[in-house]
Amino acid sequence: MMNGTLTIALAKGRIFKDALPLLAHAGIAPLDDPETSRKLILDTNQPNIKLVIIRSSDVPTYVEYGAADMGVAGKDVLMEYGGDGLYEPLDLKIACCRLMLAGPVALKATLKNSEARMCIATKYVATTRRYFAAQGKQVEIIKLYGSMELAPLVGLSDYIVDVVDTGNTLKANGLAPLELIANISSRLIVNKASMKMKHEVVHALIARIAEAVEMKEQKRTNSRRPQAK
Ligand code: PRT
Ligand code: MG
Repeated sequence: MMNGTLTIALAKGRIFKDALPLLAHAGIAPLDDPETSRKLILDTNQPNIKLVIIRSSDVPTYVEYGAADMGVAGKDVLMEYGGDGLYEPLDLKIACCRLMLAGPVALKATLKNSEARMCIATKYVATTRRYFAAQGKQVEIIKLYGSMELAPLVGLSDYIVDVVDTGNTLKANGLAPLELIANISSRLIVNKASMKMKHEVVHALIARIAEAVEMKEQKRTNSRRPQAK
């Protein structure tokens, strides 16, 4: 959090791609493409605004500790990160998906009345434990870092908890979505000290980005409405 500079942390890939037009509406355009550049700090057309490109699960850490003033992170990542060390002023409504319990199609029927302790592979350990604890269920959780869909296929677990978009990855692996845990979208997060110390620039930026989100939503609902004759 260099003084006079505003740093925004985000991951490359779908979040970066979807965040670009929102940043553009706020007058911010990166000077490099993170998909081709090896730079981890990207300059923008605004000399005092920088983007830092990091793993999506590291974004809350950078922002909480003030290494970045702001960031963009999936609600799945924020739920798992936990705590109250961050402000979350805006739902950006990008990179939308669902956090789901999934498993072999054959286990669908037995899910509700099974007495056996469920074994679940996931990278969302805290979120999964919290979700089942709220139902009074103790579950066995196996921590993985990716490719959760493989676990039930090789007998590592019965179920997985993962984010699902089209469901094609589940389907391709003989799995089915079983329970919705949470609807997910990406959020703008802000460091608590930056919110105070850089109040003016941070508030202006939030307002511009909020406007871009609103305009995009309006366009979407208008295009869904049938044409008037
Ligand atoms: O790569 P890294 O381990 O750092 O983290 P990551 O893979 O979570 O990061 P990234 O950049 O891929 O995702 C960032 C955020 O995008 C996530 O935190 C979610 O909030 C959101 N998001 C939206 C998704 C998806 N859609 C999604 N489909 N994240 C992951 N997926 C995966 C899904 O788990 C499946 O394996 O993409 C695969 C394809 O999905 P289907 O259902 O369309 O087949
Ligand atoms: Mg990824």
